[in-house]
Amino acid sequence: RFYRGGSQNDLLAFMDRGEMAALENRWTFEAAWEVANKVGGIYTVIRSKAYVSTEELGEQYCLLGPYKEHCARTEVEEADFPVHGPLQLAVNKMREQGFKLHTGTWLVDGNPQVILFDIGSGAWKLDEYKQELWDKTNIGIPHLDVEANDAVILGYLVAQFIGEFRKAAEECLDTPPRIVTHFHEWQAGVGLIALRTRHVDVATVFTTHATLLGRYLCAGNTDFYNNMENFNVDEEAGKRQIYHRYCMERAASHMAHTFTTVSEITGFEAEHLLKRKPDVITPNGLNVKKFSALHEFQNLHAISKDKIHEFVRGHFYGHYDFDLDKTLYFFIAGRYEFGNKGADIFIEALARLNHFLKSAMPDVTVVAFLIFPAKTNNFNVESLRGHAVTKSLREAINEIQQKIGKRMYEICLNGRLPAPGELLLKEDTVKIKRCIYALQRDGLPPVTTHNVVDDWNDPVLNGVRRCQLFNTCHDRVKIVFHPEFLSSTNPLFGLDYEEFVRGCHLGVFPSYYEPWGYTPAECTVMGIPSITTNLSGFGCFMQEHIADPMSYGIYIVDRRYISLEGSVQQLAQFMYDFSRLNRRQRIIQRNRTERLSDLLDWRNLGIYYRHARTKALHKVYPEMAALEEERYISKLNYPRPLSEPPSPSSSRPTTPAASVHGSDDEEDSVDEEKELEELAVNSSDHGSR
Ligand code: G6P
Ligand code: 1S3
Repeated sequence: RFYRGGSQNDLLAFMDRGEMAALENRWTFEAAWEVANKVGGIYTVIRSKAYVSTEELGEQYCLLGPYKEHCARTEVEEADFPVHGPLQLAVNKMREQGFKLHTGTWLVDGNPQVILFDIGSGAWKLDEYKQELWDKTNIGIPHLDVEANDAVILGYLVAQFIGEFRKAAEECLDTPPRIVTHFHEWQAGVGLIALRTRHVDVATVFTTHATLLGRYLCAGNTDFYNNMENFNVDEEAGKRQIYHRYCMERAASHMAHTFTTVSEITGFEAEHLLKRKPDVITPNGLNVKKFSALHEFQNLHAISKDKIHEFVRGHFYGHYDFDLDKTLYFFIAGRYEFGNKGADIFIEALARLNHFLKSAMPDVTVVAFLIFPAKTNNFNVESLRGHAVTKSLREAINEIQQKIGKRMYEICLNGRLPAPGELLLKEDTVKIKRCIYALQRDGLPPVTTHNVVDDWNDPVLNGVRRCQLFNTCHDRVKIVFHPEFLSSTNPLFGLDYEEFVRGCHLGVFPSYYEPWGYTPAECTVMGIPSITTNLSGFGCFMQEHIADPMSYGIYIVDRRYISLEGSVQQLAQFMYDFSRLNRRQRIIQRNRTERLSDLLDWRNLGIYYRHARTKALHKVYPEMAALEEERYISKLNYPRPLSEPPSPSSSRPTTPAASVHGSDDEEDSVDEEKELEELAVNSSDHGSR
């Protein structure tokens, strides 16, 4: 179950920066392949959680991971730990044995201590480690699987370090040490296996963020969720040549004192594929930063949207015949797993949305961005040209504007008003005409911004071809496939991912396989509505905590209990309903969405990690205090917003109440009083629920 409760003040009692832990000689280590090593979602988990981890545990907390120079060099400040402390003593012991360890602090909020192990420096022990793994567990690692071999080295280095640390902590402190070591995902899991098979006296926690088999099976053409009980797991893993990895994952999950998954749905998956039900669900949070001005996120939306407008003017030059004031920006982004992330049904549903808009709302345009990193040969000429020609028009106009100002000033100084012909000269109009002619183009605005390698086999491009979403002037849905993650140095957008999200209207993440799903969570804390599914951990979590998620801007597509066609229809309907909101309604909805941030804040969700650790500690050291945080844990609910009319069952949109007197343009007259009233009611509710 998901929990939370008590009052904030009670929870704050845990946040003593490790004072209590230091008194008890209690230490927490967290090991993952993605510590100071940006690969995917686990990096976000560890990094965003660092702040609450250090608030709670201070210097009794340390992260362990591989040394990956490209990331660590910019993210880690190297330094030694206190000379006579157990951390430094254990590091010295490891170094004496010839291993290279980088120590210091990670330059992220919370600034946690970190130890990074140089995998190369442990390579000479690989055969020995593999032999030990085989002798103790009968798991054999093939020579050619470099990733698995690296996982073995990291695992044994971590286990060896923890062993040394235990001895050092015993020697230099009076009370016996209590250590809990938390491992994430199979790649770090070998460390847990080694600690257990070597009988090191520490408590262990294992968290899986996705199961190996789940990811593989979903990516194939399998009715995954309806067959979960029926898979012959060994055979399926063998067929995919991941049997040894699967064994490592399964061994780690079974040997852990506490086993956790990031969501109920992944818990269900683990129960069937790994054959262990999780003891605790540890949902993923974010390090939520609140602005001092309540509506700052709304202002940021407007600023970032202007930058996206600028991109759109350039990209659609020559076909820029739609009104940006009536244009909505939708996007999907993530790891390029076409089916797992739901890009397939997104494209299909966009085709239907195109049809709905053409027939019912031809003045509204939706620009759908698809952001997935794929192999490319750089930006394509058409995209770059569009931005060049719009830029030169803008520069020419700016220059002429300056000149007109000067001329007007001179004439007015003579005591008369200028005639129009005296201001805009022939040479100016010629210049502008030249720029306008340069805006002509032969073809249609491109669907993709880059030259995609092997574009005939690219799944997004094939989906777009099949649905014929070619950006013609008749299309009300335009497509922009950006096959690269965004960064502020990007010559087309000049926006980083966060700014881009803020500028969009709706995130669309109709995933089929999504243990948690950070993308919609990130949208939520920025106050951007999103579409998710009841197969994603995030979607199920929201469904459980919010009475009517849709009115808070969380649209949950059913991908579990209805047919594929049904899901596509529902998704298209959600997007269409969203397109029908007026500006005023969108603003209200964004306010509501942003209000959910507390639900996703590590300051509230960190308690589950604490719970998992305490559970493990209690198993190993039964004399330790009972699981005291359980009493702080109860269910958190977000009721239906007050201004929400009862949702009509026939029409989908449980949208914010429309204004009875307002028009689209009366954005400033948003009924804030009512909204703020709701805010007050909600926040006073939370403490007691
Ligand atoms: C924010 C800004 C408003 C702006 C609005 C546009 O709320 O504070 O000034 O008009 O965004 O909303 P829209 O949904 O049309 O992008
Ligand atoms: C996994 O990363 P992914 O995008 O491959 O872990 C993430 C963090 O727990 C999770 O959000 C995501 O759903 C998983 O799939």
